[in-house]
Amino acid sequence: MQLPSAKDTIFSQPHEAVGAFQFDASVAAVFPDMIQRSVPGYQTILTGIGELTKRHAQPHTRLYDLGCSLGAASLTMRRVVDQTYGCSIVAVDNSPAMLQRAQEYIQAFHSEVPLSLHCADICDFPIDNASVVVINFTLQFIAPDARLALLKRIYNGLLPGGILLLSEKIHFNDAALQASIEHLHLQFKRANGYSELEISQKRSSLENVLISDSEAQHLQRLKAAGFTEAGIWFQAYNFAAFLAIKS
Ligand code: GEK
Repeated sequence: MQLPSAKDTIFSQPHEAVGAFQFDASVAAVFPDMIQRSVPGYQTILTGIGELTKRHAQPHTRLYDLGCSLGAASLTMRRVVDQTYGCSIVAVDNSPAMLQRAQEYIQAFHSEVPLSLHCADICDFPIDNASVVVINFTLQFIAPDARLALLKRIYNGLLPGGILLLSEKIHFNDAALQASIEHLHLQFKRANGYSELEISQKRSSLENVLISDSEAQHLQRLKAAGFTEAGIWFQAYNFAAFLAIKS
């Protein structure tokens, strides 16, 4: 689901002091353009979320989108589930600016499948009767020591056969590998029109806000949360999408 958007120029002018990145109204206004031009494979991941939801959604259950931003994954899931299935979509974000825009997008696309938006911290939002839980590029913004508890709550809220779809920016422990793959990501951003100034100011702004894990850390944490089956279903450079199944 590609959402219409204004162009992201947030870091195009020099900022005297680059503050910590915030999901405020200025980001919400350009977010579809920003994520599309910054995250390689974003659209493919949304398509995969649709396909995997079609395959794993169970009748009369909830499909969660945790850290929904403007609702791209929610809208994708809503489009693929048959309304006769009796599923409902629960989208959660703690940014009022994001949710305000999400509401506009959700109203613009008609569907009989119920979709509710919640302004809340995903770390303490109740998860229950779930067959699909999506966290698309949001765990990386949660305090590292709170991540396992969140995954455990997701595991407990999933029904047997339910799935977690987790997408994240990842890092590599080997320095040479990390440098080369990071280079590919920077080239992707340059090819999408971001200047050196925009790239470096955004990087400073995300420092200590977006804290990535390695593939091994993710797989270990998923296992510790209870998932016995987990693996990467898609990867583009340093952006990976994991599928974990509750058996
Ligand atoms: C997409 N999933 O387009 N509780 C709730 N929301 C949070 C929290 C929290 N503790 N921390 C951050 N957020 C989307 C993209 S963006 C990813 C997700 C990115 C929210 C935050 O407000 C923002 O909307 C979202 O997580 C992360 O598929 O910007 O790289």
